[in-house]
Amino acid sequence: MATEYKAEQIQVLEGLEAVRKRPSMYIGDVGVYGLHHLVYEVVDNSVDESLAGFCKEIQVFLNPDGSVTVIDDGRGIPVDMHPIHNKPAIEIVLTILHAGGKFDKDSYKVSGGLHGVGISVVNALSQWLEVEVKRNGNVYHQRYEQGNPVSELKIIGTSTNTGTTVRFKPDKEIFETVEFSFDILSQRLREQAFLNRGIKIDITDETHDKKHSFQYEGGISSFVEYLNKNKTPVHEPPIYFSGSKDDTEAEVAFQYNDGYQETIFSYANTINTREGGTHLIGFKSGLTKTINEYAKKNNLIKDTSLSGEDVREGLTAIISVKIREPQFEGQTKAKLGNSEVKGIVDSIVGQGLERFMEENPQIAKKIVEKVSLAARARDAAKKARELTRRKEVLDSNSLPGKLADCSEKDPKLCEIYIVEGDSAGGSAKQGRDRRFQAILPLKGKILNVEKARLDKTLGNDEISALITAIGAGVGQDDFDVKKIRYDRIIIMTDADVDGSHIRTLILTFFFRYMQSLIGSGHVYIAQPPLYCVKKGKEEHYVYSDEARDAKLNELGRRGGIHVQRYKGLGEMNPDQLWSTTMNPETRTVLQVVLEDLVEADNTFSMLMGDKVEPRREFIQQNAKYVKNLDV
Ligand code: 0RA
Repeated sequence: MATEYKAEQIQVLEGLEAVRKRPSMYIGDVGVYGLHHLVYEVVDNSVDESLAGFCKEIQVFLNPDGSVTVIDDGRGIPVDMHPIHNKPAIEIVLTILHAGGKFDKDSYKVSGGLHGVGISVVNALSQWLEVEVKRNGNVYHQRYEQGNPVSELKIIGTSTNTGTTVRFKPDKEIFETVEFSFDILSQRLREQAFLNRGIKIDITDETHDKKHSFQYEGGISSFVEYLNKNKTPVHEPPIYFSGSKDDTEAEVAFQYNDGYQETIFSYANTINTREGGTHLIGFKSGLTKTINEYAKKNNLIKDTSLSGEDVREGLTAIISVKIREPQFEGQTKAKLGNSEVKGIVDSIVGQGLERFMEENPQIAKKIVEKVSLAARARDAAKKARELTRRKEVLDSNSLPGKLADCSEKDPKLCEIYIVEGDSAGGSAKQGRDRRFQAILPLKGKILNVEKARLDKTLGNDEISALITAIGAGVGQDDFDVKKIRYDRIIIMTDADVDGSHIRTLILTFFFRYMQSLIGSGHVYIAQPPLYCVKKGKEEHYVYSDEARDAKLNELGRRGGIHVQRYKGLGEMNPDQLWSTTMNPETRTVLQVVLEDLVEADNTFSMLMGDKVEPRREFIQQNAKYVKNLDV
């Protein structure tokens, strides 16, 4: 017996040692993403306790010492001795991979992060972790360091309540950064609160005295309202259906707005399935079929039928399924594969919507009018596209005339500068390394796609030049990032109000019509210098006011120093533009990343949409952070 116990203990140690050796295998990476994942992992356990019906409230604290505390009022992690391991159950939960669920087979984990690895992984990757459990009238406590218990499980008090408190400090030997972001955590916790109706989640930043409290009795309907808050809805409230079959629960909420974008987020067990999957397919097919049937039956459309894209114009939707054994597929494991889910969601939407439209003919009429208008516009867009295609055929070369392409043909080695204005475009064409750098000058402000229908968007010369130059199609379903002609797409605009507006317009277009271009990290912002500080023959380019002042101090503020401010790219000659902004050896470019799709969507519709009030609020709140945001 004694040797057996020993062997088992060794096995346990090996388990967590493996986590410390290859942390990325368990939490994705050891950067910002993985760090925050630790918190999600602990919170997910509390959310599971809540879904099982035992926990009402979860509190998260960012402590001044860099540790995080997660408190719940669930049943408390079991503390009784485990018959085989001869240790308190809680110690097993904290030191054996995937041990958490083994104690209650009846309830199943439905929250659980993408990696769903269990709280022991958090323990393994923490400099220290302390757990406190209120259960059986007692308060229990134990401390761990780098995954190993450094104290026995002890009773430290009494309590009539139940619950679990986990406090941990991420190990800086493991993580590149150990600083938590209140905003990143808030966004995920808000999402959890939307997806688990009624659950209360608070987050407090003890250092900066900030607090958010999330609780939504409306669940995913509240989520849709949140997403549409900067838009004008066509009907109120959002339409909601739910249902279940076998072990699968599905719910959908959606609302049309008077814009043209489609905003659908799908979730499986509260994980954002960015790549979609069977639940999304089921939703789309149920929606298209039912609206077409209703419109035909009521003679609202003639012989044409409404396409999927038509019925999703200006639609904001959340689809959330909770299932026992989710299969995640796709490049980033963010696509739901369970085939049975498609039919379930399809029929929930089909039956629910058919009945809803019969019972709410006014709303049904508004929706059908909206989507028929979309259908007509799409027809016009198709004609516009055919027209451009014919024009392209007439052109011997199908690339836009203004594009100065590079000679290299391997996209991996190529980059394209999208440049504001013809004069800067001219300098860039002269200054570039033509072997691998292409230049596309854009004339003035490109179309605001947030306020335009597809036909108008595609008919816009600047936008169609962008689409053909990039060469990978356009639109949520048709854009294929694998076909892009350049690995790096670099937006180069003036460092002034107009320049930043044009940059936002281009980014809005990419976000709405080529999202994976941003999502897979191909979009960059060029950083032209703001000043040239000259002293005699010396020239120093600086990229901020602070750097200018530092340089002036360094050179001594005596005579002979001249500061030139660059207002526009056109003020630099081709050589200067090359050496300061375009030469890969010396330039700085900022990569555009998509961290949070929900927030990005809200921000773009707020900045570029037609509601003035939210934009004014945003600008007032952010005025101190931005120098040249266009109102
Ligand atoms: C295992 C079994 C039970 C609850 C938990 C784990 C549990 C884990 C965590 C982690 C954070 N908060 C938690 N709350 C509960 C079931 C216990 C029972 O049957 O009483």
